[in-house]
Amino acid sequence: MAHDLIDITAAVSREPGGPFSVEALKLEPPRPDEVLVRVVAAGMCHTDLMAKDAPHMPHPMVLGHEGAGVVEQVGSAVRKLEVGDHVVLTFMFCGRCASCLKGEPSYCERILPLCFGGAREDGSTSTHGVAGPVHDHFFGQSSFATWALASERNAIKVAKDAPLELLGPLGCGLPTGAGSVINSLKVGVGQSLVVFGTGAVGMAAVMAGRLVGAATIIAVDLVDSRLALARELGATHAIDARSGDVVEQVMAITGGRGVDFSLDATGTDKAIASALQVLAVRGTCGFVGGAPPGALASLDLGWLMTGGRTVRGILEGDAVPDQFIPALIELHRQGRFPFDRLVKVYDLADINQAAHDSETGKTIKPVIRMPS
Ligand code: CXF
Ligand code: ZN
Repeated sequence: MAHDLIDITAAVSREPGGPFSVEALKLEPPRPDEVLVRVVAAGMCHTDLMAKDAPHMPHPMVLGHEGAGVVEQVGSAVRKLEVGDHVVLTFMFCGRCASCLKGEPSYCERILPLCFGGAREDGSTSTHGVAGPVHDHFFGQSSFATWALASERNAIKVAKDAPLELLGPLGCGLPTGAGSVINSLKVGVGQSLVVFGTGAVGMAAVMAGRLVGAATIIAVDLVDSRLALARELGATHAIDARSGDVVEQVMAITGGRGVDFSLDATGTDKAIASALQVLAVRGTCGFVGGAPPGALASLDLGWLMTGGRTVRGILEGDAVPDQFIPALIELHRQGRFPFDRLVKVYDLADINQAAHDSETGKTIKPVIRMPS
């Protein structure tokens, strides 16, 4: 079997809190239900940085869960894809549980072990370093690498004329934001939306608000340059969260009524409290920003009930990836979903700089380009 091993270069997260280490590793060929993808580039999402630093995550591990590349080998049982297909790699789901069978793969009953377990569902891994095995299959891909193994399910075929180097973020962050507005909240023509946090997820939500014809799109953030970009991408109003009371400002913009929809893409207590308070009667608040395990929010239940308000959590924008990712690519081609405005490309050798620029807010969406 040794002669089948593929030489790869990958960014390895060796220990919690440590940097990414770019290393030469060996990768086994695909199993029958897998494809081998030559990764062209992979987006970096905050979940990668959380996983890099979390003591409870398996280490060492190859992270990366917004891969884009070309199928180079297919396992014997693969039917959806062929060698040469261009693919975006998305989150991993089992395909067998009640949620998956209902067409709601982002609520797959096994999504957490499949995305964060550092191995396949059966516990096996396929990546080898000089010092021993390295965890892989992060989100069913581990795409901070020149080559990655993905399942037929989470490798999404995309148009060959689309700019493959930029497409990785369509695997997670962009559908999370856009899908929250389009699929989950179902924001409609003339309605009002406030988005807390204008990172990649929040900016995608703002762009989607414009796409669906929301009349009032309010972006809230702490960074001036992001608020300016949010305005260019569709926000009708921008609120600097450092200047005065955000809830009062949203109420003033909406004539005292509040908004039809709010979306928290920050995960911070303050933004979450505001996202609830700004809701109009019959309004809905969506949470995509994540929260530490066990985090609680307080809610005035009388206010919730008498206003017929809704609060809901959203994962991956309720996307059915095989449909939603190509749809966003077509909208991008038409100039109606200009996510390239968020992206800065870094070489794999500069992945630690990319992580730093993401954490300081300098770069909204780093994309890591693999050496060829
Ligand atoms: C999510 C994806 C699905 C499980 C929980 C976390 N984050 C993506 O970056
Ligand atoms: Zn992500």
